[in-house]
Amino acid sequence: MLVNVCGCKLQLIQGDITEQHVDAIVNAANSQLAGGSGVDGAIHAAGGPGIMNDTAARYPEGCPTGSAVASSAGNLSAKFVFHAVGPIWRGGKEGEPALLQTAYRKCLQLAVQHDCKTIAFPAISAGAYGYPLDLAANVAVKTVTDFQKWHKKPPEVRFVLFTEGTYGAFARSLEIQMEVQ
Ligand code: AR6
Repeated sequence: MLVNVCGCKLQLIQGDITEQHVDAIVNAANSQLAGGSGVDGAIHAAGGPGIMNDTAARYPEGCPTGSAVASSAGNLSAKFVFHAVGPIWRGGKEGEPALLQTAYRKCLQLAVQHDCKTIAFPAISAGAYGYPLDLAANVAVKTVTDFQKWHKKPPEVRFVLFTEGTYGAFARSLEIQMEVQ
């Protein structure tokens, strides 16, 4: 699914984010930047140890929840990996929506700052961190479309969704948000 947001592209695809050829690949990391399972494990496995060496040297204190930091991309076909730390879902009353929004927004700001034309996001927090999928999709899609409308950048944002269910949730969310414009 591909839509135009104020002259920028927003695309949803089902696939593996480590196979994307983009300027920046976003990782769903933890605040220690310690690596883990899910997309984090896949990115470090495909990208090689250079990514962990770089993050450990540059961010020894990790990254707070709701933010993101940039590293090199090792063997991945990208210039950068942005390590975004989404919130752990604790019922929705602990500021989770705002933290998820700022995690996405920080990545978009890093993309602009590093002059990235293309950036690929996974569904941050929607796996091990337990954020309900439909709610996570709404925050993700709204944050990206609002940013593209306001800044007219990045020129291409791709959500790379690993499963059919995740893709479906993002597609529904995008359809609804394009209608209410
Ligand atoms: N490409 C794209 N998406 C993927 C891939 C992939 N190769 N692999 C999994 N996903 P998760 P979180 C999807 O758990 O919820 C880690 O241990 C997956 O289907 O990776 O933010 C970290 O170290 C799901 O939709 O991230 C943290 O400790 C989405 O990626 C913690 O998990 C996010 O699931 C972060 O949890």
